[in-house]
Amino acid sequence: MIYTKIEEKRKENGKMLAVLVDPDKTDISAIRILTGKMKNSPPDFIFVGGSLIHESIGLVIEQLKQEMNVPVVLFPGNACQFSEKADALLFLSLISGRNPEYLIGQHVLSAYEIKKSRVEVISTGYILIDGGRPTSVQYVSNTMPIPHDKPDIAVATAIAGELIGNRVIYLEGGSGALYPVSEEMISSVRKSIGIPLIVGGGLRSADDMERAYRAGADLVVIGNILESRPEIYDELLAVRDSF
Ligand code: 1GP
Repeated sequence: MIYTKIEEKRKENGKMLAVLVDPDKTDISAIRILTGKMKNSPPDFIFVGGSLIHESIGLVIEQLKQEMNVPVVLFPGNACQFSEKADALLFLSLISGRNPEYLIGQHVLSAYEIKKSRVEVISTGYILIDGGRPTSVQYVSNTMPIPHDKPDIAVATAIAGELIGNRVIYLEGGSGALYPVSEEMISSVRKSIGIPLIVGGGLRSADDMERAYRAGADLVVIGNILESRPEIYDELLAVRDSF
């Protein structure tokens, strides 16, 4: 089970890396380049998802699974991005927002299909933080991110998410954010919750990733930078393994 793996790693103070494959931006040939790079030492997880609707999610997962042995976790932008080919699903509630569609609406639409599948469901409190420019998540979800310099709001939101029953909190700067979630915010949230903490958005280097880990992220998600610079993958792994 994916969640058990995350919890066990966290209890050993280990860190995890997820590589995001976004079908909005990545075609089959780009996936091949990336998987070629990662094949010998895969990341802990591959997350698959994006902001738009994609019929090809299942194909992307098939392709990934043909190329390498790695758990694939859905990170969906909407109810259409479900596939039973995935190993797990982050069932995201956008708890920083006040749009019922992303708090419960899309969940209801996909509930029957998810329930009858064998995909592991991980209920996730998804918290969008301002990363210096409007991002696709912000635009598509029609929600306001939490201001970058308001860790207290992020903390209260994360605590509420845990109390509601989410099993993971995800601090999201948004893909391509100008700057990632601050270390201060990550560490304040880390100290306030007892469940795993995922951080992503705008992390562009091994140093950025190390800062996020040191501040308390258990699992870091990297997207854009590996699409443009797959050669830094080994550096990212080295940072993960240094903990
Ligand atoms: C996952 O949205 C991120 O949380 C991915 O962001 O593409 O900026 O790495 P980047």
